[in-house]
Amino acid sequence: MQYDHKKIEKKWQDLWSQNKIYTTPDEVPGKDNFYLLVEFPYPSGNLHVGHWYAFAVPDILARALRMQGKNVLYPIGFDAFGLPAENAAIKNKLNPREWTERNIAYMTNQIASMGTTFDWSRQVSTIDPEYYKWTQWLFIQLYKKGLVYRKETAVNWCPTDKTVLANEQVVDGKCERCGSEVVQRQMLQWNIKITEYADRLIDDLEALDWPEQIKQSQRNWIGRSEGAEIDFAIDLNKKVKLVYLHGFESRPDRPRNLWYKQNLEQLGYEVIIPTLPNPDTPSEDEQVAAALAATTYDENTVLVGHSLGAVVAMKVLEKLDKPIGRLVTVGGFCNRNFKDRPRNFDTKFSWSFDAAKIRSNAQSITILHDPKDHAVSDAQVKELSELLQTPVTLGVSNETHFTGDTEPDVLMWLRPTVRVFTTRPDTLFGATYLVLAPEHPWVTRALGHTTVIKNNDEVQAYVEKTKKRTELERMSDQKDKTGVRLEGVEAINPATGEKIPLFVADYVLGHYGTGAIMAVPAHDERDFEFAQKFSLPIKYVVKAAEGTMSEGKPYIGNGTLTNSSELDGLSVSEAVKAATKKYGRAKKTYKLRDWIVSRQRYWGVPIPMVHCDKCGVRPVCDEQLPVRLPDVDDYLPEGSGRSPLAKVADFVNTTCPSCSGAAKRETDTLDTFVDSSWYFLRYTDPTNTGAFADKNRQNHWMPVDLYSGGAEHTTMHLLYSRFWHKALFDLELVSDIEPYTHRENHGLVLGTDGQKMSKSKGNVMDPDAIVEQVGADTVRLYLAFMGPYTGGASYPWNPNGVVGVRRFLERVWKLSENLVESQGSENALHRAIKKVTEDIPKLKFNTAISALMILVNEVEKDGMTKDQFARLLRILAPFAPHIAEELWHVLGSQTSIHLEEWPTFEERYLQDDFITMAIQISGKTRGEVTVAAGADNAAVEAAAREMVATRLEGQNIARVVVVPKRLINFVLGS
Ligand code: ANZ
Ligand code: ZN
Repeated sequence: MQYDHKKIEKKWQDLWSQNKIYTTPDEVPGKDNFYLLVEFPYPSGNLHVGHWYAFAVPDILARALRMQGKNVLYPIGFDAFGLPAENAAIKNKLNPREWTERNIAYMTNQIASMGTTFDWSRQVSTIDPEYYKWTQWLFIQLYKKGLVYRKETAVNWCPTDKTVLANEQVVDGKCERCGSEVVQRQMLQWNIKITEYADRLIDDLEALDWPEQIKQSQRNWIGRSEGAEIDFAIDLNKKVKLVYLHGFESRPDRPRNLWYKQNLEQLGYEVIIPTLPNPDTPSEDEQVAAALAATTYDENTVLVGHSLGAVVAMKVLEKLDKPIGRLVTVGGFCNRNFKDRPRNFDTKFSWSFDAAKIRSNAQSITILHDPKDHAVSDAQVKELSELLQTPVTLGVSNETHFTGDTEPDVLMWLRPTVRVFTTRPDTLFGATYLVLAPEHPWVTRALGHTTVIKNNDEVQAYVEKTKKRTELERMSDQKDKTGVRLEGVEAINPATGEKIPLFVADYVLGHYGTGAIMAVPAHDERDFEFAQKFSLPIKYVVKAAEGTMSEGKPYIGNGTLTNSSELDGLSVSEAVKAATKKYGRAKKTYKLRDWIVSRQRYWGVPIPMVHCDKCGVRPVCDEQLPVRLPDVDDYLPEGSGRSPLAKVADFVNTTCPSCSGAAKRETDTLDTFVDSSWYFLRYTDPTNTGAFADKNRQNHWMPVDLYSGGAEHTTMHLLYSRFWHKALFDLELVSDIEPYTHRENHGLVLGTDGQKMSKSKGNVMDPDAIVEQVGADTVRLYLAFMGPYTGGASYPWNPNGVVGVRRFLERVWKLSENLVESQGSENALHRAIKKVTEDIPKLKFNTAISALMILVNEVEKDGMTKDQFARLLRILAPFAPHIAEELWHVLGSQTSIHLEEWPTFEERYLQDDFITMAIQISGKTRGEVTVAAGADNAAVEAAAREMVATRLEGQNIARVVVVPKRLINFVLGS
């Protein structure tokens, strides 16, 4: 009989599936569960070699573990929403659902041809309404937990196609489809607060059994930076009188009040902190009179009231006959419903206010509230906000109610302030200018008041020019730094007290840190270049251990502080601490941004939200889920850049879940990374109609024991799904803080030319054609044999390699036809069993296969007994399941080899074999010696000398020649 893969492969695939041998129950008595996960595919329409690599190779592990007594879940599904279906729909007028479903059906057949052990009864598909119902439900749970919000975000907009483009659709700043210049446009987008989990996403990596390289990529992506925020006062060269009214049980000479005074006087402010009478038993008339008597009030006055002082300040404003510049309330209130306890001034103040008068007597108002305030409640400040018709500004306090010895967030609102983020607070004395990002709110505001910046037009033009540049361009423009000085304003270095210039420059990014930096050209390369170009002072404040400072270039390294007053002599790390404490506040910053999940697209999960004029945004209630994606005729986006769903009146018009009034549905759909953030949970309970997955059923399998996938998902899907899982953990919907215990990235299969396979290069291998030619077993074996599976290395497809592997299987076939009766050596077989057993769990499939090849080589000459061959077939079965099953049945079995137990190896057969070598003396054979096969020349010589000791006695041995495994020759001299 000939090895004919066409005859056997389909036959066995059908039988396995009829007999449901891979249907996986949640529990099997006496067996441990193992969850092996591979990334579910996008149904593009045709399987490529990459799919084979991703699914058929891990299948080796699934099969081996089953034979080794594990209950293995190896599921598959389809990640079926997304752009290609929609683009096909627009181009060829196809219905995306039909297109996708057809592809799924076709690819399901193709996957079946791999001979994998997927449990198809657990298949999930993200476009199934029974699946996306739960995607919507989970999204709503995150929303209810405060993890979802809407925000104006810049998007790529193609003015010709009138559509939002994904980053991948923008090529060299142009629309991929029509070539028009892409512009940035602000749109309201749904965001998920992944940044709230940034620390946990980094810290929890520690305990995971993941390759260090993958962990490091995630850390870098999240980009946690530890540093400090430092506030710089901005001098607008205006005369300001600041009157500060202290609160209940306080005094003008409290340290924080003196700190405010000192900092404000540095700016040239006149600061008045009147003593308010009887601060421990205050009453309205007395205190208001004292405040009024303390000074005169005019349009240059900033009136600040802390706590009860805010009440006094409002009463002062009621009595003035002309307006002041600004009112700032700090921890203020306008009723006596304190959170903690009543105060003795409750009845000494009238709690009614002439709000109109107060408002008209203050040109601007700031209400600063501490969300952690122990006394003033959110309700109290809300009432104040309504009274003054001014939104509340939240501040971070050092002590509750802003009572710390320093309160930078208060100071920030008493004077124009720019806050910078720095990782090098130690270099503060060397900060010789400030740089604001062009999108910094302070710049935007200053440009609005045309009198603040003298060169308004120039700055405005620069800001506009920046809008056309991407962040990447801005970051990578190393050499040619651009920027504009803000004329007429200066910043004050809080350490030196010196006035320093301010610039806007696009090398500072608006979204990172605070969007502003203190520039230290002596110790930062970007600042150095900028300073040289604009002739700004370069002041060295760190000197290297060797003492000399390298003038003419920035010094980035460690060293000792100099030119820095009280920091002089400290090391960099000591100075970082000291400067942070004295001039700023420790702060962590992240590169990670929140996850924008809304897409202005049709083919995705409808975002389950309703907009009601009365109630605002409301989530759809559970009973109305899923919000089904309607069929539409027209897949082109709506003109203003909204999803095609916006054109479907039936879909859009609905009722409000809260008030039942007329309302409109959200028309954006979800990013498909949301769909794939929880699919592995659905596999554990795929048909549940009452929950996304029952927790008990999840617990049989979660966390995933091994997740195998592509390196391109390291910082996208892998990060999103880890975040999603943590959020579900906090909602008590899953039991683990991490979804995947172990992760491995596999590499790519390249074209024969060593390039990434792509249609345009014409180097794509069609797996169907190859399978037709050489069979699935050969393809599986070839892919596993190319090289190490993990670590992300890539391998070119080598047709000769395929032929070699096919020949190996043919030799296995031949072995079955030459079985022998008498048992020969067991050693080779046991060595192979050991190697294959040990290599598979390490995913070292290539070396396991080479052990199988060595075995076949070794036994070919003498043949194997039936029993020995049966064991060879069992260790071959995970790699080449069809041929192994066929030959297993040829041996006479009625049941599947894949339900067999894994063979064992015995230590005693692993000893090396012995070999017998001839002993010659001067070329004449004089005897023989038996030594271990691995014995070295010295051992062979010693053994041989013993055997012919009498003949060698008294002889002069000139040299000894060893021909390994054959003979040893003692050459005698004269
Ligand atoms: C002063 C300083 C002195 C700095 C010095 C560095 C060296 P990472 O590690 O990436 O977090 N920076 C802060 N915000 C920025 C923004 N929005 N755009 C561009 N640059 C920004 O880097 C943090 C450092 O990058 C900060 O520390 C700041 O420059 C700059 F000798 O502040 B440094
Ligand atoms: Zn409503």
